[in-house]
Amino acid sequence: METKPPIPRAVLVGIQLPEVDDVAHTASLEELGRLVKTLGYEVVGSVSQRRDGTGAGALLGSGKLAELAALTGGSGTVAPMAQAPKSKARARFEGAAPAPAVPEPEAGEGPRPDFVIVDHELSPSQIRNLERATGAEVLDRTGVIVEIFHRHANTREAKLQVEMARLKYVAPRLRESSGGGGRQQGPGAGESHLDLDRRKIRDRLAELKEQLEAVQRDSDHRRSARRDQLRVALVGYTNAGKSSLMRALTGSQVLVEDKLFATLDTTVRILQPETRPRVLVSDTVGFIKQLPHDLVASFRSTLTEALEASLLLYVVDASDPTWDAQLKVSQDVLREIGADAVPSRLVLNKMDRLDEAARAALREQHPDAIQLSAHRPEDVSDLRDSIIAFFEAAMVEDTLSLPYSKQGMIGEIYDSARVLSEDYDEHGRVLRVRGLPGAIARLRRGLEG
Ligand SMILES: Nc1nc2c(ncn2[C@@H]2O[C@H](COP(=O)(O)OP(=O)(O)OP(=O)(O)O)[C@@H](O)[C@H]2O)c(=O)[nH]1
Ligand SMILES: [Mg+2]
Repeated sequence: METKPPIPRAVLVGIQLPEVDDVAHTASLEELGRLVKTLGYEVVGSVSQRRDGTGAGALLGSGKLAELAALTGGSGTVAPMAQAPKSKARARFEGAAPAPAVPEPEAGEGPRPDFVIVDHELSPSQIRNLERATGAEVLDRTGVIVEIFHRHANTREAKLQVEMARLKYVAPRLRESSGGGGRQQGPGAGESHLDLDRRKIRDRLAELKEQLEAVQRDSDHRRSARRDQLRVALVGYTNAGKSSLMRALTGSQVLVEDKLFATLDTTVRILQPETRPRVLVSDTVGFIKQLPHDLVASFRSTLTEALEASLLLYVVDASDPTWDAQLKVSQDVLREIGADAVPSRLVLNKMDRLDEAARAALREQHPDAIQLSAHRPEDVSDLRDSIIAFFEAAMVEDTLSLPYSKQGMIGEIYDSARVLSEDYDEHGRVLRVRGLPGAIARLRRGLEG
């Protein structure tokens, strides 16, 4: 028991820009806190500052920096090798003892916080300066997300993708912080990565890229086998309830957890009870505000899944006061890859947490949205009906002639279309089928080729 490493302690830092209102700012800090807890750290305090911008200059004003340093036990000053010219404020600040604006945390109750976690993307030099002033390890939002992905990745594809994103995140910070003093145990600077120089990182990235391509050729192959099938993808913000719906719709035991980024891999299962033709449901990785760009790019399988679906269900946690901002984040990422062309429906989940007045208000504002709770079987069954109705409307009827020489294709026909009737003529079977136009065209090509 006693050998168990202590739980790392973290202080959060929020930067409130002029365009961000108080509700959004608080929600963002709260979300950062949940991300940090997902990493297994304990949040012991937070400091917020209004700023006009977070450009190249100092991230925090001198007062806030002192407040933060008092929490972490740092000097509150940036060490002399920093290139930033001495501002008047800093000169004043350096002269003063770091007056604690906030009582020191749990004096005598445990070690000081090891981490300062900033709810904003920081430049390598901003990280370095903040580390000097606070004496703690500094991570930004991106660093936290990359680390969570690193710890949760399960499949080979996800692992390769995450290692690439992580190297890309770590590499510039390694360069900048070399000589900055021993950061040994931090997640941002992975143990073995510290020793890698730029060249080694480049080589490793090339190697990873190659391995990833091989894995992806495999999954492309599987995906193209699913082409023209009836496919619906559950997409949306992390923790919205996508995997819960996946379970309920398909009876599969995908992981459901009240933590951010529970799902990092795409899962595809058959809608239950099975229909003819079958409907495939995909569960995908969740999005988040300021999702690091490398991670977006690297989660190709999720994005392709969305892009190739015939129907996107945008799942939101309607009980979250910021759900519409969360929806926008998901829509923006998917628009970037062109998935806004895919037909979609809005699914307002977790309605069980809202009272009737709130539900009525949402019905008025979003008359086309599907309101439900993933925990209510009746709701899930209605959602299933809506999915089926969507595909029914897109399907067409046609007649296929199956010559005796092509009898082997009968299984494929039954898999990708609904066979309404079967007759025989002198050439072979004549099938009346109903299916998606793309699927029927593919079958026809197969029969003629
Ligand atoms: N009250 C309530 N809780 C729900 C509902 N749907 C999901 N949850 C809970 O919300 C949490 C997150 O659910 P998940 O299904 O894991 O969410 P997700 O969208 O897959 O999340 P990520 O995989 O992290 O992107 C879990 O604790 C669920 O039990 C719902 O309709 N009502
Ligand atoms: Mg999930």
